[in-house]
Amino acid sequence: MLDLKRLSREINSKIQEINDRESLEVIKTNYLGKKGIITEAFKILGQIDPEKRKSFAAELNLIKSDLLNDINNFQSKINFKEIETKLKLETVDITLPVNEIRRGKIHPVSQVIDELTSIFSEIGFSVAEGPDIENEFNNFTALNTPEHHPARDMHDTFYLDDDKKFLLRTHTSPVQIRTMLKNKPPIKIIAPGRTYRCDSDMTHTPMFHQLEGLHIGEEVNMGHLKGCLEFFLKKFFEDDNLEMRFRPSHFPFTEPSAEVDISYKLENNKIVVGKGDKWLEVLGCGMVHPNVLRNVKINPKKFQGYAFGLGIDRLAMLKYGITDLRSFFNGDLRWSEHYGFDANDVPTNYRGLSK
Ligand code: 2NM
Repeated sequence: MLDLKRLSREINSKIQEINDRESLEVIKTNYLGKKGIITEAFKILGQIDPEKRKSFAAELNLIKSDLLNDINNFQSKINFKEIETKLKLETVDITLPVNEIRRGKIHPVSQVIDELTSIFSEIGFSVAEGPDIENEFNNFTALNTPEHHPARDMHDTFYLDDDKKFLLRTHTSPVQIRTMLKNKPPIKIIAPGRTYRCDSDMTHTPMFHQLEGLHIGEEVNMGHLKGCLEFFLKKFFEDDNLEMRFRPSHFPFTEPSAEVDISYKLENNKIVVGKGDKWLEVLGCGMVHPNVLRNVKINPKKFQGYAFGLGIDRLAMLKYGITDLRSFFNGDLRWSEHYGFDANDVPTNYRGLSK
């Protein structure tokens, strides 16, 4: 007859040796498999002396359930160990740059906005933003452009209602109006963003990007305006000898007003900015009209300031040699691949804007 005490000891010592899934399977087969020792023992219960059979069976059952219990415990231990090693092996360092990031490109407009923000932040400007949908007060009336003023028609405005109260902003100046209504001077902000005019041909898209600047303080004058724009243009075109000129102009919201040209020449039919015998208009500017200040409850006797506005898309074309404005907004991936910027090349003042 099978010596159950010996069997129990034998199983206990074998169990100590389990260290992986295979050794566990071996024990399972040897004792509980179809021809396993415990399975066979159950088969011969009938041959045992009836007096001894009961206690024998009880003990055999106990050994079997202990073994099953041990097997289960080891099984979960092994499962846990396997998950742990898997986790260690498959660790991903999320602080490393992913290869995928190089597939997407930063649009030249986004790149130029980052460059402009970087440049103007160096001389104390903060970025202000506002909604694309505006009311006629913020977009026109407050800017010294009353009803029936020709500038309203000239802007080819997209109106959103029959009363012409709501519209898509035709410039980012309403952001300046909102800022002046909300904050007291000194104010020194730039407002980059989307603007809209009902105009579409070779050189105009119904949606385009503008950046406007505003600096209001007690002693701000035209000299500050000139210095600010000279600093900006030289930085942006990365040319310390860039030639520029101020030309008298007219805007309803500034007095006096001026337009700024930079010199350029044509080389192989391509525009080269900085020097040359031709002039290229790049922005409009002026001293904020006293009426505008009064409209936003700023006392023009105490505070003055300058403002300027420029087209971001055209600046991007000039700087990066892109000839077709309409290609900016077609969503052609080959265009993005060619003219787009690497996501890791963030423009900074200290490292260089576009190199
Ligand atoms: C330009 C040219 C000149 C301008 C004026 C203002 C405000 F809100 F202060 F009145 N914002 N922007 C301005 C001045 C814009 O764009 C060609």
